[in-house]
Amino acid sequence: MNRLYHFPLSPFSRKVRLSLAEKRIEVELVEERYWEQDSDFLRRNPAGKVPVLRLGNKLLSESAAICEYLEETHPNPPLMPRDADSRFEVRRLVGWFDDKFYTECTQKLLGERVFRKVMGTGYPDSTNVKAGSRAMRLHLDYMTHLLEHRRWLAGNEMSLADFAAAAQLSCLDYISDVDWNRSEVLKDWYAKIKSRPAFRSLLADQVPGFLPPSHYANLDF
Ligand SMILES: N[C@@H](CCC(=O)N[C@@H](CS)C(=O)NCC(=O)O)C(=O)O
Repeated sequence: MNRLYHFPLSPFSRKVRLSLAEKRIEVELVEERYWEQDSDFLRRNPAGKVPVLRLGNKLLSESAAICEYLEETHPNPPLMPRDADSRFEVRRLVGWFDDKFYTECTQKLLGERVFRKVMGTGYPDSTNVKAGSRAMRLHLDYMTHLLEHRRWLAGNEMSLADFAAAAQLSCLDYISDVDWNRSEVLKDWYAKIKSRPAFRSLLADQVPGFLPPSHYANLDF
């Protein structure tokens, strides 16, 4: 049986879950408390990070590499465009959300508000929370700018760039940290992606001690 070692509010795990579901690859989800750095887990991924995918007899880590591998081995439905320029734009934006958005927003907001408590590392640092909220506004405006010129984030077809972005935003939406009133096009884009069958399992996630707001799993907001 294929297995994904993940954590429900890990955006990188969510990105891989979306790709797997879109490509109809069945996996068993195994929750991994990665901060405990269990020795079996470190054997599976010496980097000590989730997600880790066991696919047949292979162990795969690094979410961007996993998604590209799935794309090559299961090309339908495609999540990468065909021409080099469009592929470049998808990869640029996947990098943007995995790196810049994660560091500036997700780590600062989710890290302080949820993971400090889950990992038992003290109280939220309000300086980080404020910086995360400030950065969120800039990122939402950048996404709005892209979506005013394209149907999806990287072009006119849905791609891994949309999954990378939705994976981050959905984690922050779980803690009500996305101001959907800031942009109608962004809200429409998220409603579109959230209503895909691939998104269902993300909307059913629960982290004990943190209840999502009612709009989190509501497909019409
Ligand atoms: N570049 C990695 C990042 C994965 C990552 O940072 N995962 C977080 C959870 S969201 C983690 O496992 N952190 C543990 C650590 O950094 O030690 C990927 O894309 O898979």
